[in-house]
Amino acid sequence: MNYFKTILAISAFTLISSCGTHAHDAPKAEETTQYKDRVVSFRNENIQLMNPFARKAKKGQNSAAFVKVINTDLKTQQIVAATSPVANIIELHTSTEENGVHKMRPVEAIDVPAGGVVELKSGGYHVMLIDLKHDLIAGQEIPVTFEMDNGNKIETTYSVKGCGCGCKGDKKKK
Ligand SMILES: [Cu+2]
Repeated sequence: MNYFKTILAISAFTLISSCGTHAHDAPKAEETTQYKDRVVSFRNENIQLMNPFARKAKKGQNSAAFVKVINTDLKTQQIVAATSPVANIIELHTSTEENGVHKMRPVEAIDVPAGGVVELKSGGYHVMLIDLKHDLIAGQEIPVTFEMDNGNKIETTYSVKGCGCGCKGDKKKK
């Protein structure tokens, strides 16, 4: 089964890299597991997502979603928005540290460089899930959709994780 999925993903990748054009079908998520990494490819999209996860949190609180985004295209692509049914407000954020103080601010877009990678991670870019509609419990899977600058939407499931995401505050709260 895994083997079959791998073949599917490889052929999708070959198709994308050989023609380089964007078809307008809704992208379909296809998954492979390479070693311990969960890789999600999308038919007709030159984007792959690796190890998507969100942090556990209670209803009414905030959470953040993280993922490694791989651009297999020859030009920069941008994530211009994110959506998910689990939160009332969703923003793209970046984190900075100024004089030892952690700050987050919304950004208009996240660039994914041509042939490159951008990692949404603790202390960097992330999807901010604000005012959760229900608890996010470790082990759950939640849908998160990215809107790209070409107008396409790519949706996949994010695993909810508890501690151990390398997030600040994890150690204290444990
Ligand atoms: Cu944030």
